[in-house]
Amino acid sequence: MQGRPGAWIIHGVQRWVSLRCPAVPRKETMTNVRSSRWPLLAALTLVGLRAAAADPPSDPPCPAETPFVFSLEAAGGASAPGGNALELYLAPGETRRLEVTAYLETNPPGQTVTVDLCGLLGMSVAHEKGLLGIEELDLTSTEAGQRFFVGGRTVETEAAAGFVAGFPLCFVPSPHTFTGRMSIARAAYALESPFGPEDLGKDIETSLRFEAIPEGGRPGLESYVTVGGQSATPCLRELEVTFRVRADSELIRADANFDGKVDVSDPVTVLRGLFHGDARIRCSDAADSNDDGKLDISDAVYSFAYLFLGGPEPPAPFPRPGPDPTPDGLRCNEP
Ligand SMILES: [Ca+2]
Ligand SMILES: [Ca+2]
Ligand SMILES: [Ca+2]
Repeated sequence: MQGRPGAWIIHGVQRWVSLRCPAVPRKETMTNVRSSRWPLLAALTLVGLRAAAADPPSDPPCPAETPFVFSLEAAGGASAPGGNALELYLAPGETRRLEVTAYLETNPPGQTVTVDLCGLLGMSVAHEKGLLGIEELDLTSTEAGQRFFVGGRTVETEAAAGFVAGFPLCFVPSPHTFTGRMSIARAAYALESPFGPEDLGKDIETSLRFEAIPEGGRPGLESYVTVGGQSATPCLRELEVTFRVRADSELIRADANFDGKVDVSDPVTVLRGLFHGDARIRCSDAADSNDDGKLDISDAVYSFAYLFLGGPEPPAPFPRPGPDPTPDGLRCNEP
C-alpha cells in the first residue's frame, strides 16, 4: 500500500532497530461488559465518564515548531497538576504494579500532521534500575501495534534499564495524515523490592525518561521521529513518580480501590463490589466515603456527588492519607 518507499523504510527499520525481541505477549481486551441489572450503576458510570472526558489533564504546551509529542501516562495513582507526575501511596510490603502507556501525539493536540513519505519512529524509555523492573511489555495490542509492524524489547545493562520500540510511520490514505494521539507501548513495572517498615513516611522519587540506553559498546536508541527525510526529537513529556510509603492503617477517604487517588473508579468499585461482586474493595474503611461506619450504596452516591456535582468533600483523612479518626468495624488493605 505504501509502494517502494514504504518497503525500503520497513526493511531499514527492521535492520536498524536490531530488535532481538522475544515474543511480546498480547494482552486480552478487558471488555467484560455484562447487561446490567443495575440501571443506577450504568447511569452513574455514564455521568462519571462524561465528566472525566470533559476534564482532560492540563499539560504545559510544547514548542509550536515541534509537530509531535512523546508522552508517558500512568494508571493507578494521583496525578499532580500538569499530568506528568504521579504520586503512589504504598503500604510497607506492598508491590503494586505501575502501568504506563507511551503515546505519540500531534502538537498542538488537534493539529493534523501530513506525512508525504513514510517516516520512522524510535522510542527508548529508561527507568531507575534497582528500584523498578519491567514485568510486561506490550506492543502488539497498542494502537500502533494494530496498524504497523512494531518491534521492541526490554533492555537491561549493568548501568541502566528500560525498553525500546520502533516502527515505520506510514499512514493511509495518501497523503498520509495523523491527528490526535496513538498508543505505542504499554509497560507494567513492579518494585524490585518492596519498601519496609523502615521506609515509613519516606518519599521515594524516581522518573521514567525518554533516554538512550547504551548497550554492548553501542550508544543506544534515541527517541525521535523522522518524516519526509527530516529527523527531529519530539517534545518529550516524561513521567515523575513519587512513592509515598504509608502505614496499613493510613487511608484516603473515598479511595475505595486504595490506589492513592479519588476518582470515578472509586464509586464504580464500590457499586461493582457491592452489587456485582466483580470488583475488589481493597479498603472498606476508605470506601466508607461518608464515614458513617457502614459501607453501602450511599457511599458511592456521596463520592459521585463530590466528584461531579459539587457535593461536600469526603471527611478526614482527605486528600492526604491518615488514620480513620472515627474507629469502626471496617478494615483496610484487606487481602
Ligand atoms: Ca482510588
Ligand atoms: Ca458509609
Ligand atoms: Ca470511620
